[in-house]
Amino acid sequence: MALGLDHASRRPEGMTDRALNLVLVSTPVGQLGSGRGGGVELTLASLVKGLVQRGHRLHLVAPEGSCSPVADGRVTLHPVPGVDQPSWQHADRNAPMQIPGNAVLPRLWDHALDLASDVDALINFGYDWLPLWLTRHVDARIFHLVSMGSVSAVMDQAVADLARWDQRRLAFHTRRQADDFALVEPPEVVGNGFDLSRYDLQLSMDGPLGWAGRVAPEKGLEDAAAVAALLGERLRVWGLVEDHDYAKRVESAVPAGTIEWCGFKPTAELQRELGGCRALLNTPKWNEAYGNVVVEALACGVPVIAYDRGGPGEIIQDGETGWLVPPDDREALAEATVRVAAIDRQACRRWVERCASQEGLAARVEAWIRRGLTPADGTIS
Ligand code: HBI
Repeated sequence: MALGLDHASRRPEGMTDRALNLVLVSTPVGQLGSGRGGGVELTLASLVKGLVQRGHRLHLVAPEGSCSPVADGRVTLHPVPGVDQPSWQHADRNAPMQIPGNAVLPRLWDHALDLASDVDALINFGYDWLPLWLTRHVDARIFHLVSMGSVSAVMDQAVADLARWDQRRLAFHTRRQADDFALVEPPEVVGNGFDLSRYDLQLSMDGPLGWAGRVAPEKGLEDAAAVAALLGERLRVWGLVEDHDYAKRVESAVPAGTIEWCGFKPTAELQRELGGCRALLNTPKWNEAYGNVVVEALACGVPVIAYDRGGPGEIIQDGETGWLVPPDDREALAEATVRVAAIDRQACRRWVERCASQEGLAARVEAWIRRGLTPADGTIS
């Protein structure tokens, strides 16, 4: 009796258990390993490792200069030259889609489509119009793990068009992220996943307050700084300072010495330092699709005090792995921070092991792809 098996372990009728051949197409906004791809780089690295562990064979198509997350014979890296795609995050939401001269994006798809006849499916990690549009015009089976909430009208339309054509080709990190888009049926939500062997549980409860993420307006650092100042505490800040003027404005709004800038650290150092925090404050001003730094903190046993907004608001279990407060309510954030000792740090780690491991993400993504490869009418292909 297959009792209690999660859905990933039950294959759709008629599907074999044979390993899949897959093409994974990376984001065109920067080489893998450069940090310019933001959370997508972490997701892609986890998924490559997780899918290889499940026996699948991968082709990774990525901008030239990318480094493959694993040196394994079952992953073939295909570097593609060309100019980075301008980021939707920095575009006006009504901006048109742009294709720079000598652009890497169309070349990534030239290469991916050349490989298509040798594989079962292609998975796109770029948040771009071109791959979404071409999906319904080619025989290749292209799937999209959408990496952000709504940031562009052109992208909203492209996602809605594909959802109407075959929504099984789309997956999202959280339900709240998916709710930004016009879909025709309940969304496929795969969460995210991390190599938990890289994160060590720390139980100290008297450390400083922490904040982590790209230092940019949509991340709301000013609120966390204000709460630290209100409590007369220091705030350790990790992350790439993407907007220097913004960073200066935040720092000058609180007493000198409130913010300790710790910079962008590789995972091994980040988790060691972050793990020593008493709490992570998470203050998103936009509909964060998932919230990688939230899970990285939980993986180290650090409870998270966050606005009940976007992915973090869905990930954090209020009262079990942290506290959720009304968005933009600094007083509530401060009041919850004072209560953080009530959270069991072991419960934070347990949640991540249960819901955000690399193995779990790979199993959920494999199940999504296999379901999408099954003909809609349920016949056996
Ligand atoms: N913009 N055009 C474009 N394409 C992407 O793939 C993209 C982006 N902006 C941000 C981004 N990807 C990632 O950093 C986020 O999805 C996490």
